[in-house]
Amino acid sequence: GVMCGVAQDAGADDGFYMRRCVELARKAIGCTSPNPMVGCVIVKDGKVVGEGFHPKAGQPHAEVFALRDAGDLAENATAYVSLEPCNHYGRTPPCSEALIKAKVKKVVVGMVDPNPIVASKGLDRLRDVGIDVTTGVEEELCKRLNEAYIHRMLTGNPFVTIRYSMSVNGHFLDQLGQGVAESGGYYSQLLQEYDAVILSSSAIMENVSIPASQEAGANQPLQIIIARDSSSPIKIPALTVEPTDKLIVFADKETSVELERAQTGIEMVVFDQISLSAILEYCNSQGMCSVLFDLKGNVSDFEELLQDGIEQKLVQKIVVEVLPLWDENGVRNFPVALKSLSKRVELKNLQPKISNENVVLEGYLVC
Ligand code: AOF
Ligand code: ZN
Repeated sequence: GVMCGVAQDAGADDGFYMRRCVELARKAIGCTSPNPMVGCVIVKDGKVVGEGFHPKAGQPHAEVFALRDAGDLAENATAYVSLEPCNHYGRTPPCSEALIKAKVKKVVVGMVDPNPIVASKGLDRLRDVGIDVTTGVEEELCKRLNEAYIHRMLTGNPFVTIRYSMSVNGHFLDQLGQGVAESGGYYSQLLQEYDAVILSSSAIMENVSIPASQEAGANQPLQIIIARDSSSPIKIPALTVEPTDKLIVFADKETSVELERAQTGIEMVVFDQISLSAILEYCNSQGMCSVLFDLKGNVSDFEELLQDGIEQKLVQKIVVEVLPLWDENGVRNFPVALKSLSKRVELKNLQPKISNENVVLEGYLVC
């Protein structure tokens, strides 16, 4: 490749260690909200002497775990961190001070922390005491890792993704394609990334299954069911949710909701009027960084909500799975929300993937 014959310089491995930081950070995927995912590696004389990641809000930060792992070897070492070390007392003390106390020589950072109470203060503090500081290593990768956290920090709203499946002839498929829910498939991985997965009550009444965690130890997002605009009562069937899984029904005050069987772990939140902004306000207040609208079953009660949400630029990402089939029969129309927008919506940073036999496209809405 292009690196052949290039003399090795001091920073040549920076990308390599930063990618390792991101890999470590991902061990806590879906578990850190409202905090970001962060990984840290301590390197001395070309060897990794300590590694750590932030497991959960309230627990120590990545740097603290990595420094503990390195022990005395942290002295004169280089610390790689996927996010700028914090410089404030939050639930935990400042990482800048921990790095200074451990006498690291150099700190290499993936991206500046958009949190206004950090925002370069951590870098400034390290530079002030004479530590060599570099930023912006594998910056795109680090930003993608925490796209939801960054979005929430900058806008005050959780990051919103819409997911659906379609056939090659462009028909909306109201059930998940076969095979996609397999363990390790893109769908179960996608679920893990989100703090909540949102389904429509009509889908639930049609017995569209609620996604359950596919892998042991994987994050199970909170499940939210939207019940709105219905003159007849919405019956929520006895669901096969694990006792540990939390389920919330968001209902507008005009709609009556009947739980078919009393279940523990079900909560009701009543809104004057359900809109995407009202939903996001609630989710934000609960410390959620991201929500996934899962378009399965009859999604007609979602359509207006999502259409308004897209027009108001409250939706950030679309994930479409294209199944290798030509399907004319029995499919519903494409969700209206995604076809009756007043103007064209373009996707950027498109990422195609192959999962089993299906093609998955992820793209970001241009704001
Ligand atoms: C770091 N390393 O691993 C993480 C950081 O309440 P606290 O003490 O957990 O602080 C939360 C804030 O700290 C969070 O909003 C973000 O700005 C930063 N997260 N910083 O140096 C870490 N998770
Ligand atoms: Zn910290």
